[in-house]
Amino acid sequence: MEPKLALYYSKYCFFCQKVLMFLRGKDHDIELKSTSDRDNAKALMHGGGKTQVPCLRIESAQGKVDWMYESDDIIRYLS
Ligand SMILES: N[C@@H](CCC(=O)N[C@@H](CS)C(=O)NCC(=O)O)C(=O)O
Repeated sequence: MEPKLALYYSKYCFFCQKVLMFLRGKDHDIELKSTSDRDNAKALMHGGGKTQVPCLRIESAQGKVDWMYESDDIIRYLS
């Protein structure tokens, strides 16, 4: 089963735009979570340990959660 994906981003962040541009037109099932929403920012901090964006939350079918922070790593993972 495919992992469940969520991308934490800020619309003001160049690195986030890079990832969002990469995703444009692709058929990925990724929930987008803007950190302008305080609940999303808190979830990112509590789950991943820092507020840096972009961050891809990867939840395996077994419920294991990984937080991937680097834009280049995220793009590589999604390629
Ligand atoms: N090397 C990182 C840089 C990411 C980065 O610098 N993000 C900035 C926004 S553009 C950020 O989240 N700064 C706030 C923080 O680190 O809490 C990447 O390529 O994703």
